[in-house]
Amino acid sequence: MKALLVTLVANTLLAACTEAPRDTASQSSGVVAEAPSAGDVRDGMAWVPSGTYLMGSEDATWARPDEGPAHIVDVDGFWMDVTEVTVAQFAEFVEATGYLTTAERPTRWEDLAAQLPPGTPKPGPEAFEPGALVFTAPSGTNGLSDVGQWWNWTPGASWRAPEGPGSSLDGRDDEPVVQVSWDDAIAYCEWAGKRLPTEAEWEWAARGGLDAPTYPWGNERIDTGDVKANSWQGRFPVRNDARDGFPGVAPVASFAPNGYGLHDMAGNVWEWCADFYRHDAYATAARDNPQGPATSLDPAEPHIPKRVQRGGSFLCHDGYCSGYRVTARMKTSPDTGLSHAGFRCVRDE
Ligand SMILES: [Ca+2]
Ligand SMILES: [Ca+2]
Ligand SMILES: [Cu+2]
Repeated sequence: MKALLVTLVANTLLAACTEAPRDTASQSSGVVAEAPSAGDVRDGMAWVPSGTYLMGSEDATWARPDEGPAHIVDVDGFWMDVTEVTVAQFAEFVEATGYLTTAERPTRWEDLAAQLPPGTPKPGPEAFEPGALVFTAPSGTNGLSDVGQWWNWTPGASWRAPEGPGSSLDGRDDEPVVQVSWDDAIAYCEWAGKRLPTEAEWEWAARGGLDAPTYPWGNERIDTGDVKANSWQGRFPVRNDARDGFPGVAPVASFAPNGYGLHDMAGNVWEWCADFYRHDAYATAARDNPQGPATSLDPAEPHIPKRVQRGGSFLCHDGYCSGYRVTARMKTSPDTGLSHAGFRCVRDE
């Protein structure tokens, strides 16, 4: 997060829901012994069957360059949490282990400097305090390329105080935990006997058994027909109409699941995947259960190694980023906490 902060100050950051605008504008509870079928649910996890699909997109209307080339991928079946990991679940983990999240720890200058372009001046003391990035709607914007207009480095922000000092978790047990870094997500998954999904698994699961849908629910535009997911309606980032009922994070499973029984695969909070992010990862991706590239490269911030996030958030807007498309990719440094990002876990058997 600290590297993000510094680059934020330098106005070069492209963080979640902060991409430059595009040019164009209830689960069943099956009792499962063996050989699960698609959508069976056990211990809060749904079975996602094995399959072969065309991962990524080269759609001229929608896709960004990092979503191509589309390529054939084989994925084995796996269990996936039907919801994003909740505040209550994460609290249980912290209580059991005493785990301290990235956002709750101070940063050392040596660690920060390693992620910054050589010669970057040492930032002020607040950059080293425990904290995270909090979204605050600005009253106006000067263009949309400077994401520092709505992302604010907030000392004291953490999963316990997602919007910073003064915010709390009262009544929010069923919301997805946010302000968790990739490292925090890995620690939780290990404790739970699970793991993070690969990017290929995440995209396959998001499709919910549909044939190459644009969204987890199909192809209908997000603001057409029934409310489909927690996203942003209005004018990002200054006017939030919340026609979906939630100006911010929603309790998990507030919206209908996809075909595999998975809730909020579109919107609510971004979800960490296991993979390193590379903009060109698909050009050399393996076909058989790809695990992602061996190294990270985001040309916009080449010094910062990043991991993949998927699914979009309550900040994603149809006319801005539409991060809730099943093929849309996001990249974030693994030590970053954000108020619109969480995760869910998977398990092989
Ligand atoms: Ca919303
Ligand atoms: Ca989500
Ligand atoms: Cu977005």
